[in-house]
Amino acid sequence: MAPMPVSDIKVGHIDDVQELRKSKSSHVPERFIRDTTERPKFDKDIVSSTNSIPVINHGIDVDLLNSIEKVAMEFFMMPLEEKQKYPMIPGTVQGYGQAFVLSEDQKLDWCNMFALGLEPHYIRNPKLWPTKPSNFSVALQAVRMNYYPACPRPDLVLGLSPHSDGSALTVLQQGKGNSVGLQILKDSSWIPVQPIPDALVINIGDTIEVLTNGRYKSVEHRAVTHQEKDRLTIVTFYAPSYEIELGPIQELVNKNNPCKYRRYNHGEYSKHYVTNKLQGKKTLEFAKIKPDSGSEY
Ligand SMILES: O=C(O)CCC(=O)C(=O)O
Repeated sequence: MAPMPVSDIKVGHIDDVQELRKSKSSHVPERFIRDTTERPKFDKDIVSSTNSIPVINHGIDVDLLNSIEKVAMEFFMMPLEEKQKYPMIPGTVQGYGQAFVLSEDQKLDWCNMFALGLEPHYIRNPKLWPTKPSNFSVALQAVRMNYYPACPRPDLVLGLSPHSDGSALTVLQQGKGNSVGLQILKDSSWIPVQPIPDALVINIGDTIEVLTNGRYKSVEHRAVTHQEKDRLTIVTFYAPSYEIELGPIQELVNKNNPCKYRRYNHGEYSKHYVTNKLQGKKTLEFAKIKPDSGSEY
């Protein structure tokens, strides 16, 4: 899949959330305010196990993690004009801005993103590789960096809309001293994932759900914001190459567990993923076999 061309998708005005934060206004623009059903609740201190896996003994040098965090933070702290040299074109997911915004009336996340495609090589867009900070290309291996400035009304907004990842596995690094921001949906409740210093969080993505015929479910997650603290995350997605056709592993399909997903090309799935807004696990419908389609296991 070659880099996407410039699109004519109309997304309306998108405020840069860091600039809003700098203004110190207590007002949150209407486009960020969620419907009451979507708003986060902060009154419960829920602790539970989830299918998001914190990894402590990952063997990655902590100095390397620190340098990635440092350079990511330096990028977000640059003046807006500098960051806007690498704009994320609507309908694409690389560059600086907000991904997955596809219409003028869509609610916005309280988040700035900077994302780069790394592999396969042909998705790389050298025009989006920043020249500043000067050590960027050396230290950074991540695909997406998310910066959530403090928000005057965390109860009204979401840092990142609910979604599962289209990848097989996702590795999430959280900045030092981060507030709790990541939440996982479990049994219809949003469970906060407590950040553990120097740990990485591994999330199961849609590809693993399909390959295991639903035995391992992709994790639906979202991010919330904090009234005083900003938050930084660095996220790497591991996915099959675009040419791969995949479907459930035959050994995991039987009479008791009939085939739930069709075979499809991962490139098409990725395209479908990035051209739709984040809406829980809705994107996975692309792969699901409809109950009345009469498919055999
Ligand atoms: O920032 C977080 O905690 C979640 C990030 C995430 O889910 C993503 O970038 O897809």
